[in-house]
Amino acid sequence: MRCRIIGAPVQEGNSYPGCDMGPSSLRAAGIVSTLRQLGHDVEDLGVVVPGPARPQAHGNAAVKALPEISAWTAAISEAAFRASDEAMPIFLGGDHSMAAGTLSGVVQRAAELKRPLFVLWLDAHPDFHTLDTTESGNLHGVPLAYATGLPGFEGYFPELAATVDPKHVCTLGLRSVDPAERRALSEAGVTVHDMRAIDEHGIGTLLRAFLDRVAKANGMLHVSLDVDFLDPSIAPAVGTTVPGGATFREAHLAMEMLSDSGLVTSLDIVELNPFLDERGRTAILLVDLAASLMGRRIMDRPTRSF
Ligand code: DIR
Ligand code: MN
Ligand code: MN
Ligand code: MN
Repeated sequence: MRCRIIGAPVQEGNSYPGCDMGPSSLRAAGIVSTLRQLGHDVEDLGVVVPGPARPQAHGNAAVKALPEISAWTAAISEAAFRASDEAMPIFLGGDHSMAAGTLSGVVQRAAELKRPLFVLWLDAHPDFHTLDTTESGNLHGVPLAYATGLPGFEGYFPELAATVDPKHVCTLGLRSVDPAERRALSEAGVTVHDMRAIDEHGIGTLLRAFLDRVAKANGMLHVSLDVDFLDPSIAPAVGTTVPGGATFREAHLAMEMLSDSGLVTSLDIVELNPFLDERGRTAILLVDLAASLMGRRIMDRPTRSF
C-alpha cells in the first residue's frame, strides 16, 4: 500500500505541554521503517506548519487557544485533503484537536470520490463538545463535533467543504463523557460503545458489526486512535489518563481486524506526550499497533472477505 506520513505537532488543544514532540517520538520508535518492512511504499512528508494565528475571542471565556487551533485546522485540513489522493495518510499528533483538520480534509476527499466517510473513534473521550459547551476550554475536546457539523463553529473554525455524517461515526472505548457530550451524542445518532459494552460483548463483536456496515456502504474509513483509548498501565504517555482502558490484546485485535477488513483509508495517532513516557514504551506500543493495522500478523490466516 502507498502511505504518506504527516506530522501535526499541535499542543495548544491540550492543557499539558509536550504533544508537539509526538511526531518525533513516533519516528524515533520506527514508524517509517516498520511500515516499510511490512512492504508498504512510505513517503514521509515531514510536519504541517500552521499559518499565522488571527486573534479572535469567543463568548465562552473558557475556550483556550482558539486562534492557534483554527490556524492549525486550516493547515492540517489542506494537507489531509492533498495527502489522501491515491494514498493512505497516517497523521502523527499532536493533541486530538488536530483531528478537526484531518477529518475535514479526508471528508472533502470522500465527497469528491462520492463515497461515504465512516469514522472509528478509539478514545476514552468522545471529543464531542462545541465551543459553547466545553467547560475545560481545551479544544482537543471538540474535533468530532466540528467535523460532524454541530453548530457554533461558524466564523471561528474554517468552513467545512463537507461534513461527516454522525450516523457514520462509531466511538469505542469511552469512559469519560461530559453531560453536554452525552446529550449531543445521542441526539446526533453516533454509535457509542463505552468500556462497559467492550467488557460485556467483547471488542471483536462490536467492531465486526461496524466494519460490516462500512463494507456494505462501500465506505472509506478514517481511524482516530487517541493514546488514552489504551489502559494507562500500558500507555502512560498521555496527559488525560483514565483508568479502565483497552488492554494490549484488545487494542491489537482491533488493529488486526481493521487490517483484515482492508477498509481503512486514513489514520490518526494522537495525544502521545513523550514528556510523560517511560523509556519510549508508549511510542513503541503505538508503532506496533500501527504495524498490526498495516498487516503485521502473528500467524497467517485466511482473511475474511467482506
Ligand atoms: C473533557 C476531556 N471532556 C474536556 N477531554 C479529553 O476537556 O472536554 N479529550 N481529554 O481527549
Ligand atoms: Mn481524544
Ligand atoms: Mn481522550
Ligand atoms: Mn472530551
